[in-house]
Amino acid sequence: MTEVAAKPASDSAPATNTRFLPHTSHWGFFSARWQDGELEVRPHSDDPDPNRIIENFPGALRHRARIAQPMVRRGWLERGPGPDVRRGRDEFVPLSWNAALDLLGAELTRVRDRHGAGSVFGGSYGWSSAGRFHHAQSQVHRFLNIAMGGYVRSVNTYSSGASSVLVPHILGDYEELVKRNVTWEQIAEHSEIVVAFGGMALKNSMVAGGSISKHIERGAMARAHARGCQFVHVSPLRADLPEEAGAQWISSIPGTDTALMLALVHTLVSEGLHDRNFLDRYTVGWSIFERYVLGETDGQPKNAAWAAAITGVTADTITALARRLHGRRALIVVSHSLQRAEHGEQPVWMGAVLAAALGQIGLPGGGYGYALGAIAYYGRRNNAVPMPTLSQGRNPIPEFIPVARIADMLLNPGGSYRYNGKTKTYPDIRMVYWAGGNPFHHHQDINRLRRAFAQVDTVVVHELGWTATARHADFVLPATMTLEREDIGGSSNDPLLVPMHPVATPYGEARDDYAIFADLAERLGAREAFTEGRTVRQWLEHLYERTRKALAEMDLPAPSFDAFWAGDGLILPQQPDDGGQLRHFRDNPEGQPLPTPSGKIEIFSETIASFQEPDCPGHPTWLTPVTAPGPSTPLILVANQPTTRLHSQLDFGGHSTGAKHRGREVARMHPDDAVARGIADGDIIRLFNARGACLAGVRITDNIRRGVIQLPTGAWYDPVDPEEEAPLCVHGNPNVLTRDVGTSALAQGCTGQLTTVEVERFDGNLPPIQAYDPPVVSKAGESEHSAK
Ligand SMILES: Nc1nc2c(c(=O)[nH]1)N[C@H]1C(S)=C(S)[C@@H](COP(=O)(O)OP(=O)(O)OC[C@H]3O[C@@H](n4cnc5c(=O)[nH]c(N)nc54)[C@H](O)[C@@H]3O)O[C@H]1N2
Ligand SMILES: Nc1nc2c(c(=O)[nH]1)N[C@H]1C(S)=C(S)[C@@H](COP(=O)(O)OP(=O)(O)OC[C@H]3O[C@@H](n4cnc5c(=O)[nH]c(N)nc54)[C@H](O)[C@@H]3O)O[C@H]1N2
Ligand SMILES: [Mo]
Repeated sequence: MTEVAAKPASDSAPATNTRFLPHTSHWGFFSARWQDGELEVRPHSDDPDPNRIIENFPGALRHRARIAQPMVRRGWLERGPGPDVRRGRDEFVPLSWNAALDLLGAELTRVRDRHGAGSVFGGSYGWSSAGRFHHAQSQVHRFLNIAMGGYVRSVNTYSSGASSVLVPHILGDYEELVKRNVTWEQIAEHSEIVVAFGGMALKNSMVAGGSISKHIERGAMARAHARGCQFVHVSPLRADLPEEAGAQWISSIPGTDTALMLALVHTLVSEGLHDRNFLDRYTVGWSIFERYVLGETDGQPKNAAWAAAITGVTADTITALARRLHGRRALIVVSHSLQRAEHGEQPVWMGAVLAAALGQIGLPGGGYGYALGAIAYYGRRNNAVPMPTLSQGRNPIPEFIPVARIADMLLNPGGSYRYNGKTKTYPDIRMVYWAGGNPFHHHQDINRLRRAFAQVDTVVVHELGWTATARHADFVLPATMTLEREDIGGSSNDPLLVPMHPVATPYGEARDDYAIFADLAERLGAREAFTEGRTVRQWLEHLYERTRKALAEMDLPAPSFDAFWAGDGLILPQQPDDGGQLRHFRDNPEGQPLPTPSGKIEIFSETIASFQEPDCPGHPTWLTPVTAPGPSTPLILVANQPTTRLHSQLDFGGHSTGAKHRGREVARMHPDDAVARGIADGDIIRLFNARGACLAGVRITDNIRRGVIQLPTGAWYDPVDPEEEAPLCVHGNPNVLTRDVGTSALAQGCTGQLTTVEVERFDGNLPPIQAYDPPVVSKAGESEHSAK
């Protein structure tokens, strides 16, 4: 047994630092110092526009919401594995690491031997933390592959569930489209008009998986604006585009962008302003689509007057915009948010068709910038050398689910569903294993998710804090934060590779996910295979070597690991800003066809049409919304990304809690909607619908469209009475309200962005926030079990 490999690397963290040490996060590169129990963070001096989310670290490091020791749910300890509605309502019993890992090792063995690896759901979706080695999702996948013989995985993401399935049918490679396309450099230099459906909010583009050394988006928009580029911003929230863009704000009804874009194309066609040469040469299916737009197939021309009634945007505004788009270097941007909704495939497809009708696809600063501005890794150059990357091993289990179908899977083992042209069957899951994600943050209809989690034999969660997911687990294993361990930070489109130094000692008995998995692998007879005999430091050197070798092969400075580790970060070479597959296709359509069935942009897709899904026909189509405002739920809720944190991460940190009102998350609503309900700025409100209810503070503002209320995601689920079926969340988690349905039978993506609600002033006694308090710990169990 190689004892060293199991020891947390963070043992090397000094109890106190006098020097600021480099570190990084999904929201930016920074440096940190821990002195006399106080953490100080400093943004990178070269970052023109640092993200204040780093300010969540100081208050979070030693917060009571951290998990101090391994815990097992009392009911599981007393009755063993099995379905249990007490999950999320039960007490916990603290165990020693040895006792907890012995018990879990035996349970993993039982599940593997009796039900097989295909009964373990190890998708473990989630952002976890920056760091190429300790990345929790990679660690858990590697562990399950090597020690358990695989797991049922999830495919696609909550981010782009609809677009990532649609795009290969109509435009080619999805990663190419988002990561090698129109850049901020091109916008600053070339674009003449940018229409951003869903905006390009700086709060969003200031985040990227892995690391960011420079936040460039604000500056790029300011430069483009100063050069005379016009920005048009279609969104229910004014804040979705920064002031620096000097944009025209068109506040449309959420969920109606497809109708608006159809009317823009209708105007172009009726005025002869569409680019016929481009459509002929580079696309297929225009003529079928054109008949639909003109109303020849269904009797309804998709003209501006038609769209005005659907979108809440005047017909004049629509026709004027279509005319402005013609003859200019025009860029159409569609945010991820538009497709995180029912029929989310349609606006993504329609955005591409609008850009094609303008003839702009493939031009510098023009065409289609899908998801640009949603995250900092879009609109940038890609690194020219490979990043240090941990191998996850091979998963022999073929079963998977589209990621957002988790509750369906747990509630309907053996049930069937449609996905990307196929009929599939849900596997029978006995164990759920999660490290680095928070489904009780990210999934829709949390009350339904609780019922789903009650179905399985055993739930295991590694967490750094007492999230609602940890509270719904049987085994809760405390993980270190990045600040408590060493790693290499970086992202494939940020040039700075960062030595991440441990700044503080681990909280309580917290251990690195790697150390936990190494010890568990030991109990499954797979320690050596999992660790390959390496310590953490040896792994970092091993992963770094790939990048160093590539640098050396390019005859570039290729510092040794020790030199890299002693420095402040290594600047990596980047690829040219060449527009990627769309530019290559435009320049040479025969020689470099798109990887679609026709080799062209598919305005009509034979493949998709052949699937015969009523909720995703063969060309972009306006489909009547399933969830529309009605008498009992007249307001549209926009449940978007939060400004003061990443998702639910470090919700207990100072920057996040500082933006709350009386401890609750803050909703925004229009003065007319507030007055009609007797609601004043600063009140506490109750948002509710048939699925659930939550409290929130409220800000009244005319920077939001009338009829829309916005409540960001990420406030930790805090049920006032967990014994109830659909308890009130007193903290403001909008996912108690959202609907758990797929975007369509094509992609089955997440639809969490939009739902409908009613709102009232909350005049009752205000329940306290308990989301960050550790759950009830049963002292009685402690002596009984830690003796094991
Ligand atoms: N209603 C609605 N819902 C949404 C969305 C929406 O627009 N509307 N957006 C969706 C989107 S786009 C996404 S990507 C998802 C995001 O959903 P998630 O990625 O699940 O959200 P996070 O809060 O980032 O969860 C990461 C968890 O990992 C933990 N963690 C961090 N570092 C470590 C580590 O080193 N080890 C371990 N073991 N744990 C660690 C954190 O404490 C945190 O609880 O949410 C989705 N949900
Ligand atoms: N600060 C911060 N930044 C983040 C994240 C975070 O949690 N915090 N998460 C990151 C992740 S994982 C992702 S995937 C991206 C997500 O990127 P997005 O999904 O694009 O981000 P959202 O903030 O959810 O939505 C952007 C805006 O779209 C608008 N919108 C919603 N519905 C509609 C509609 O139907 N039509 C129109 N025109 N507009 C609409 C809303 O006003 C909303 O503010 O953000 C990333 N950036
Ligand atoms: Mo996402």
